[in-house]
Amino acid sequence: DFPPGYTGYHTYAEATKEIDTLVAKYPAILSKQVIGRSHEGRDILALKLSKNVTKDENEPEVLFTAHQHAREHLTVEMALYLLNELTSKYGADPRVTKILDSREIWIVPDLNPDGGEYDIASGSFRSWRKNRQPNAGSSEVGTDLNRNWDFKWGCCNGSSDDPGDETYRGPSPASAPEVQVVSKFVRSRVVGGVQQIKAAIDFHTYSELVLWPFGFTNDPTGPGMTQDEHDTFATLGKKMAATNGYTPEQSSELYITDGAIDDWLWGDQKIFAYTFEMFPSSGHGGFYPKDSVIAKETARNREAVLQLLETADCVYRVIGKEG
Ligand code: 0X9
Ligand code: CA
Ligand code: ZN
Repeated sequence: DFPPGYTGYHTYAEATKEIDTLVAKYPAILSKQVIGRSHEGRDILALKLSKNVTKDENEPEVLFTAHQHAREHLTVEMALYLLNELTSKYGADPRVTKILDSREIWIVPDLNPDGGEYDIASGSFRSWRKNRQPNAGSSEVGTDLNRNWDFKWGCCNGSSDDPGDETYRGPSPASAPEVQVVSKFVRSRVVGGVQQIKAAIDFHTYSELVLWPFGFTNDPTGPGMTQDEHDTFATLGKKMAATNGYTPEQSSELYITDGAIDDWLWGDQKIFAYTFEMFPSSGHGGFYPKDSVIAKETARNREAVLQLLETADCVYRVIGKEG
């Protein structure tokens, strides 16, 4: 379980229970599906939020994912915050109402439940990052999910081939079941040859950053990223960062990564995908800020999330180009 000072965070069981309570309370606008299982067999969930939630309407879709990295527990709280906010304010807050009336929102609140539970299982944090998949021929456990996505996998010294490393990319692209499950889910949102998901945020901690692709190269443009596409990413990224006080930059400015989710979502699926690195910027316990910060640091991203949702019908509008 979480140690003293952290009991406001949700364990996997507590998060599941809270989600089930919300689904029972708001069945018209919130539905839950199990999109697959983790290596150890835990359910990986996708929550859908929309008016007429049981119908697949022709509306722009937006994806929020959290907890690729086990120790980044604040990101699960971010997902739960969004679930609570977008359900409880429907019909009361005009912005939230309009968004749910015209968008289909997907939230995958926990991409790495095995790692998250392992991190807290002893009652003191283990600083675990990867999943809990064993590695053939090694006693070292785990793949870094955010180096395992099937786009430019292992291309560019942005990951490790050593199972003992924190950024171990796995033996092959999408070798981690958790990455397979979410990749398959994202691909399933291609309807009539068109990817319905237009924008995404993958939540991490920490450093207070808004990051956009690509991570595998320092080039702002090049194959797979036109000038207009780059400008759209940067303009919207800076706009969102102005609302939460994070620092906006291309993800490779932090460091080179290959096989990260945002590079796959953009490079393979052409989804405007951002990575948010949440609180703290530094200090405050790093990956382990006390539960007293949860309310403030999740609500801090409300405006950025609403703006992304409002922009999702035509993301290019932010640079003045429709369609
Ligand atoms: O290294 C990572 O995966 C992220 N930092 S973390 O401390 N949460 O592990 C940063 C990823 C930045 N690169 C991309 N988003 N592509
Ligand atoms: Ca709908
Ligand atoms: Zn992370």
